Amino acid sequence: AQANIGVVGLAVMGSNLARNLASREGNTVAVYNRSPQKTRDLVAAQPEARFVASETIEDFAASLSAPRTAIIMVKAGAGTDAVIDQLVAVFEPGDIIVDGGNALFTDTIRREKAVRETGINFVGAGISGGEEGALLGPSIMPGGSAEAWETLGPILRSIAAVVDGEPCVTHVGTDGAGHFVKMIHNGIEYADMQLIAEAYDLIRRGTGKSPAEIADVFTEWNKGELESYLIEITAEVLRQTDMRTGKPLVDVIVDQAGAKGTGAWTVQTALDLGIPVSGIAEAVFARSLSSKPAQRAAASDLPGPTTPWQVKDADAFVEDVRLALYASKIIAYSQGFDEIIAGAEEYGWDIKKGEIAKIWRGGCIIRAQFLNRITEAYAADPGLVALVTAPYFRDAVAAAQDSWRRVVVAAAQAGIPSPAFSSSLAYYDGLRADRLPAALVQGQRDFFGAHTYKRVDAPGTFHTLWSGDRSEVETTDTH
Ligand code: NBP
Repeated sequence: AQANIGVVGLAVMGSNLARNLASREGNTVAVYNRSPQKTRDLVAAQPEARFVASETIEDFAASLSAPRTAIIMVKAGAGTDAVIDQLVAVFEPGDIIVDGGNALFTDTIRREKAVRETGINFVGAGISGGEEGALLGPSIMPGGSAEAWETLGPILRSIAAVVDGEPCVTHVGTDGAGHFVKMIHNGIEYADMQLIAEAYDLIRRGTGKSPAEIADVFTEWNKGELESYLIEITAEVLRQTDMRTGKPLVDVIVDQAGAKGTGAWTVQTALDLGIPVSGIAEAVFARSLSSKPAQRAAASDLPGPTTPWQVKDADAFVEDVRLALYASKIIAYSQGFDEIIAGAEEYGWDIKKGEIAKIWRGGCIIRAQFLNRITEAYAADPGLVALVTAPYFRDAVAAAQDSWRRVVVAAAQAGIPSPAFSSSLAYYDGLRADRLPAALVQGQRDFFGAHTYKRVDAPGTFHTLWSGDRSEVETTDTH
């Protein structure tokens, strides 16, 4: 046994992760892939790297020193289950199996339970940052037992992205906690991307600026509170000229956005937990709407606004959009952290919210300076019930809200879809409302279903005899 860590699955992510591991002092990396050619290619491409290649799972296990630790990087789903079964057959109690793929957290909970019964540790670890992150330093969100974390922690710390001297990895919680938090990361990523896309669209249609000019706007924004990887790459994409036509690349890309499903998982889970992640949901739905060409073609001649839209002061409008983007982004993160809090409560995880914001500062797609503010907010008040109510964010939204409202009004009047901007504003107004029309909804529910209601001026549960004399009765019945 010569290797201290192994990787199973050597497609893009796995081979880059293996290279990253091998490049760190003290690591020797066992590598194995179902089809041996990928293993041979990896070793041939870097003969000097400290790899120990195997062509059978038995040899792979034998090449690892105890406790054997293997990271699985295969296609999430049946592939993961197949590899876990193979590893369980050749590993021993105390060994550690890590699933670094994009597993659904409920699958991870199930797998952890099954593997634990064999005495082997199972760790579901969210790994963010795509190919480049895997190679140069990802953000890593591991779940699993404290015992497994003891062995795994130093190895993962050695390969993670580093921000301000701190590796972007922390033990998130037991069983599925890591994959849960990775899922929320992806949901927030959807919202962030949609908000930036709406900002671009509004500026372009409102001011007539070219994509290259808007790239300059984003580059400028990237120097301030919106500084982030996504703003930075947005500028790069907008500045790109198509080689074939000489047009801006963004104008020759088909406007139908794809998705691999993690955003939808975030929303499905939020629905189950009863958490209104409306910004994330609108971002997922916006991609779905874009990818319905038949419906869009059929609806393309539906009437829009009759009066043309004109922005009078382009600079002022751009600044309004910047502030609307910032306020909406705060809401998206506030909603994402709400879901983390609810998930932690439902599944019994002790998740340190401030630590999560910290490990998202590097190596992942939503990396941004902004995350420091979230860490600070939870450090000041670990029991914070809604991120947007923390002093820093409260002030930021207060400073942005006039702009935010003007942008949402302008978008509605101009007939420009801004689902993430407008739903975030509606959420904000809903949250801060003194009274909500939910009172009327309770009245309706009581009318047709005798679902009862509570009164503002007395304890207890009540029902109005709607089909009788309409007097009120107190009831212990809660439908
Ligand atoms: P893929 O998701 O394309 O999976 C290909 C790998 O899975 C190959 O090594 C393949 O082996 C192996 N595999 C399959 Br498919 N079925 C298998 C089975 N039944 N038994 C054993 N091995 C099997 O690879 P990837 O794009 O490198 O992603 C790996 C994981 O990382 C995924 O879970 C993905 O969601 C996650 N992830 C990807 C990214 C990204 O940017 N791509 C980012 C973050 C996370 P073979 O060579 O023998 O066919």
